[in-house]
Amino acid sequence: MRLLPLLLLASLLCTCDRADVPPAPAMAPLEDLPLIPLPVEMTSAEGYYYSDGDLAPEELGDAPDNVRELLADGPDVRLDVTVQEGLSLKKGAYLLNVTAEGVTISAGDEAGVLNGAKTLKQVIAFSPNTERGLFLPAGTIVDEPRYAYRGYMLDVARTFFGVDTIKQVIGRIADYKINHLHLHLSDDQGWRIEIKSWPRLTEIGGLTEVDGTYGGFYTQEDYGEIVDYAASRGITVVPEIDVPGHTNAALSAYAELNADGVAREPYTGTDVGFSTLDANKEVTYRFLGDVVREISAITPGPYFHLGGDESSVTPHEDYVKLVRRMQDTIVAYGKTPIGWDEMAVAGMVPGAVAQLWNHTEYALRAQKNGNQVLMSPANKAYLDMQYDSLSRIGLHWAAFIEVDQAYGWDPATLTEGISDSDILGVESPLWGETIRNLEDIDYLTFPRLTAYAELGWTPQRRRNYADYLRRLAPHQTWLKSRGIATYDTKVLK
Ligand code: TNX
Repeated sequence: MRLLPLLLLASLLCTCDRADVPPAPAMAPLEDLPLIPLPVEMTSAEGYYYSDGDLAPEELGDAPDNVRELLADGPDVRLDVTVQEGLSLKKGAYLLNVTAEGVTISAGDEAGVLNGAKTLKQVIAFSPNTERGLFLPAGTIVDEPRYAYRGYMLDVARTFFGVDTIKQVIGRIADYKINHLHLHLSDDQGWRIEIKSWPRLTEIGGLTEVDGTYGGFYTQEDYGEIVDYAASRGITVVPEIDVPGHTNAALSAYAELNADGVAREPYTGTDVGFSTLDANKEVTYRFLGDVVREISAITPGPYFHLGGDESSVTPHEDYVKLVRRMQDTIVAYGKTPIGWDEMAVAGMVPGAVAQLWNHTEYALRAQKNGNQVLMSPANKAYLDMQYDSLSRIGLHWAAFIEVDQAYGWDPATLTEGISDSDILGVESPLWGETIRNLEDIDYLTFPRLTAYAELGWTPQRRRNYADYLRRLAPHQTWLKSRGIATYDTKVLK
């Protein structure tokens, strides 16, 4: 009679004691882990969490499937997740707590949960994982993003990449809390997204790419698969249809889109600025209306990118007319227009976003008009720029961009007159003229993307180049261990 409660108490104590927990190996405190992007606040605590790496289902905690998927490559940890909607936190903020009992993530929204899981993935990757099991240092991380939009652009028009490659890229960039994938879906060299009401766009415009090799395109189902996969990793897809220039592929597919009614020859070179839609033909607007309607219907995210760059052969008044109507069309289909900075020349609708790439004066025009700016200065943030003159691929018209150059700027002070309240975020574009496969993508993307990810996430006061390099070195090892062809930057030698 007396024994029963005692026994119960003893068994309770046993689970609390966790007699099966081995002593920890020498390990860094939580706040010294090399996390990128660096969180806002990291506090170490006594003790550690131990897992033998292979937990029974009832020991896994209550993390949802997409969070488990993010962590699937690593050893099992007990993870409990709480979402408290309506918390007055920034979107994407989270709290991560490691104790002897396991890991908890609390957030105000799903984006925050995923960000917490991405941090946990790095905590696991950089903690001791011995033959006895995994040891995670105890402590707390309180974190939120500096900017709402942390983007990566891939040009699939100059060189086409299939769904599987895109999924691999999504997995890589998601680890660094990039939350927008901008797909440059049309250009002179190719049209990459099926438009059911204009089938020749892909039947003809989808055939080519730079160098004259076969291109390819996404069916709407393929695109949906990309959108869903990205969403499961916390990434919103931003489709771009570049107009009125960069349109030779469309102009080769449909003769009536040309001012002279004659279809253009397909183009597989790398010049820019020679093609234009005709702003004075009604068929142009019927075409754009159909394209925006079909793509918007399969795009859950809020943005639609209209390009607008390098329209050198479009008369000014035509440019203004077409880019205005394109914005109205995008708004009519429920989306928010984004355009390259030249777009400001046409005037911008309320809420539209100007992407600064090469003309600060245009970005300033947008800012004065009350529009937000997305920061992608070519000489700092273009992933297709070579690291130095020895880089095996890449261009250098804007700059050579080594890792120190990639890291060493602040979006809020880059352009006099544009400060944090005007800035939607940071995006690093990878143009496709010189890339042919995933290895090429990796080489130009990593490690520089880790710098841009930190620029977009970590408060400026927490950013420090020497500390970033300390953290970058283990990331290079981690990337390589997973077969990611990151560039061996000389800043670490
Ligand atoms: C400029 S950036 C372009 C692209 C090229 C890129 C190459 C921009 C808006 N237009 O058409 O691919 O340079 O770096």
